[in-house]
Amino acid sequence: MDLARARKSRTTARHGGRVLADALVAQGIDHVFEVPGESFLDTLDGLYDQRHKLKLVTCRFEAGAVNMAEAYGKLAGRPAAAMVTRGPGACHGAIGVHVAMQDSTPMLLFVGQIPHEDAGRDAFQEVDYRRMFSPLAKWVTQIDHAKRIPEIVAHAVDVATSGRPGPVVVALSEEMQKDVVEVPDLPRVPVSVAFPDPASLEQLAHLLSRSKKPVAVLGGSCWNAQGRAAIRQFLASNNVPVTVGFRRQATYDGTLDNFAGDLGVGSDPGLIARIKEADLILALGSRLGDAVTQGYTLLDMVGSVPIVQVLPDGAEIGRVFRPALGIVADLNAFAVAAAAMPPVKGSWGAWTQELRSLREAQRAVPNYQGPLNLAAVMRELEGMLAPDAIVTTDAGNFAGWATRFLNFSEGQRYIGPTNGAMGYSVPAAVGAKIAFPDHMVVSMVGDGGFMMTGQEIATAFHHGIAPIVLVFNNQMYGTIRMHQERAYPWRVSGTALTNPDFAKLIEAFGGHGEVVNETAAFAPAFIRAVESGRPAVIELRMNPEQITTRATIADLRSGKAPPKPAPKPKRAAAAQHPKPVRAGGGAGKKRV
Ligand SMILES: Cc1ncc(C[n+]2csc(CCOP(=O)(O)OP(=O)(O)O)c2C)c(N)n1
Ligand SMILES: [Mg+2]
Repeated sequence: MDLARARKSRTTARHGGRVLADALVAQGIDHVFEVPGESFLDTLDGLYDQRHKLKLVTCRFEAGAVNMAEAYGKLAGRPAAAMVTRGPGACHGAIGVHVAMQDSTPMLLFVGQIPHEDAGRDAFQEVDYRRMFSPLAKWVTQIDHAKRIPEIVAHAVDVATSGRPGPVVVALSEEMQKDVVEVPDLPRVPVSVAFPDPASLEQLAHLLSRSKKPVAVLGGSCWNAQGRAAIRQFLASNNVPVTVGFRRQATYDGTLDNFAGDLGVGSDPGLIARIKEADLILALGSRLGDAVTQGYTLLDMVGSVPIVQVLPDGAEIGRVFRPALGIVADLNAFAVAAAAMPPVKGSWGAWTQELRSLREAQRAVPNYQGPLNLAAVMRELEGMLAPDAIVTTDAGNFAGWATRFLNFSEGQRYIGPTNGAMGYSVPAAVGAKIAFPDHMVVSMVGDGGFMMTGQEIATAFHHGIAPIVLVFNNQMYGTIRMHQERAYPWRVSGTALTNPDFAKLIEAFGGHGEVVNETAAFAPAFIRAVESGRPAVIELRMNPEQITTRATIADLRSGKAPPKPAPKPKRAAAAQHPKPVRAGGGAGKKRV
């Protein structure tokens, strides 16, 4: 809504729930993901009136709803809203607020609140949300007067989207939603983004010209297509080797000759060693956080190696590692400005080539034991992902297969929880497919993560959309088993799982199920899943012994004697699986 229309808009009497729904539309919110509660009936009623402008997505679990809103924010670069009920709903939804905070994702979470007159009595489902969410969210507030709704919603959107984007939690006092008021809607304020100043760009070019071993670390949220193209133009024309931060894999086109791989959990030790040799770090959108810097060990804090750090929020620049140059700028604006600079005539061609060959060597498919080689599966998948595919991931060791072996191209997206939240991938895929139905959407998730929020696949059926879920089944919380074998070899405690037949599970919903036991069965199974047009689950029955892309359980135990008395022999992995269903051959590999 523009200012002129807002001034003219008649302020008819509306209940608070309707004022809120209108305020969301006025602020450009077009998706609300919710699990209902009696605490916001009036708002649901208001949303009914706005149903043609605002898609209301009814979910099965608040963690699913909030993660869907978070995924929307990551993909669209502007916030969606989640709505949950008081107390229990807010507790379930809290995980998505943590994801949005650590991932710098714009998002709004509305929480129904108890009647004001009962506040402080430990009333039914009462929680003080300012206290509960203050360390999790960028801003927490409560609306107690219906007349303040347009103002507070507008400010909430501004806070969520400005500087370092993040989640804003807004509690809705119950009676204010019922109050009938006359209040005008407020327009969105067009705010120009921060461009880098020319002197900083010159200094950046100067630092680059003096460097012999530069490395870019790409990260951050809210990159748009123009920004991605521009950052590619800047980095490719300068032939700077590019790494991507943890779960920011598709921020750079992996097929390009200067892509050097990912910095995060389970990264190539060879790459990490080379980064320590670099003489200039271009941290473009990266906060140089815990996972990227290998637990803050990759760089030194006094800045012996010069860092140029570009972030949209000055308070985040140099938070841990002191940079030689900090640039406060919107990432897309920075990229456009940097792309316009004449390339620096650098002498680091051999260095870039060296890092690229490391990446290539990492991507070569090893001869893993067992009939299902997941490295080969990732390479098959790469050839079948649509050019604009959206891939979502969960937390877990399985994600290492994609980061090591799968290259994304510039039109593709890859989103995951940088805070390591399990249960993200399936809801994120459902939210992504609802918001962007024309894109192929593929979720990757472990057997542990799938059983946390996989039920959100019901939301996909409810909304008639068809994401494809790849379940990496190793019958365990594999990541923790890996840590366990390192710290307490041979003593498996609390990390084994018993699973359902995932293909049958999706069939019970009316979807398409596949079980893949061997490499050659994957491509035809994937094609059948796409062509089914229904939500699909492809279960990848892994060799549980291959605990990471680089190590087996035996490797982790090597040199460490089994405790005495010797443990009972481990039950054979296959015995825990139902009889494998042979995926039929037929369809050849094709891009779908
Ligand atoms: C919500 C949540 N609970 C627990 C953890 C701790 N955790 C990290 S990875 C992991 C195991 C994941 O298991 P699975 O999804 O099967 O993937 P795998 O590691 O086996 O590939 C656990 C329990 C977490 N990160 N998030
Ligand atoms: Mg697992």
